[in-house]
Amino acid sequence: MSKSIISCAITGAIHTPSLSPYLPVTPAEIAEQSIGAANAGAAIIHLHAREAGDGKPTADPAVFEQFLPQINNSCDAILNISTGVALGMSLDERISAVTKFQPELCSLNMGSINFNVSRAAKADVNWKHAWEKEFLTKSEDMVFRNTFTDIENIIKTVSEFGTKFEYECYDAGHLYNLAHFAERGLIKPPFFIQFIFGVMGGIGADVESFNFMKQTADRLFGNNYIFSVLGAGKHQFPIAELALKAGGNVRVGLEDNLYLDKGVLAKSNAEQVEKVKQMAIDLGREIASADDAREMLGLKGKDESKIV
Ligand code: KMH
Ligand code: ZN
Repeated sequence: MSKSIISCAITGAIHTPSLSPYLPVTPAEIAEQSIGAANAGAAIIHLHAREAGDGKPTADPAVFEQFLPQINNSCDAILNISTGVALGMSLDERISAVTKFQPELCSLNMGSINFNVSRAAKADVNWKHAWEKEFLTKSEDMVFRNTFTDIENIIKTVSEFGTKFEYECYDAGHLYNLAHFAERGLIKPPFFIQFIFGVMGGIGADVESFNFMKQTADRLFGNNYIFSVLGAGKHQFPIAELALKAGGNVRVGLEDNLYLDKGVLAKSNAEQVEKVKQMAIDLGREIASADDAREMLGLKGKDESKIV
């Protein structure tokens, strides 16, 4: 089996600050936890940005500027900037940081879906900021828009500067959408596909769904793809185990799960990386370094980004 790439998604735009005191919010916190996750064994660091004051998701490159160089200069990890950014953002906003920093990797969401995180609004917490509860509740009535035109626009913009993609596939249809762009020659293998399980609006997080996604990708892409998995919330580690056993790669991080165990909040992203790394080792898998991952995914290299 090939080495296992661990990705870590540091803060995202799903959880809000009141849900966990450990969710990194300020540029300093995002930088510190990213470096910690890389030191713990993550080859890829997936990044969103937040307003320092109230933790609201932002697409502003000026905020990314406050943490990207520090992470880049302090570790060797591959930096992967989100183009999903947050529910309700325009496409121009969503590609602004990637366009400015031209990282080795960015996310590309392969279809429009419902993305309902409103259950979190019912959490028994003291809400610190006015926007949080409304943001979570509103997701029940929103579409995470990623039309074919949107996807094509991101591909064409980003491919100009050699950034490659983590293809976010929340359901089997998204694999067919990816195959469509591959057939048109707009994207080139190896395709780094993130199978996403357990988002309300996407495929479920069960063994049958995992097998179905993998079998479908095998049929559509043969040897031209590398898969990773991401399970939302409590599904994070069980889905990671399935993928590791099947020779795949894993993504963890507080973006998608705030916990380390049932009822135990993760105190940092690094704790989740350590846990999944140990799981991989126990299953006989070797961990990919950042340079291993660069080679496996055919990335342009750290020096080719505009993060300085
Ligand atoms: N949080 C994941 C389920 C993106 O940033 O473009 C999806 C994600 C999307 O990370
Ligand atoms: Zn993300």
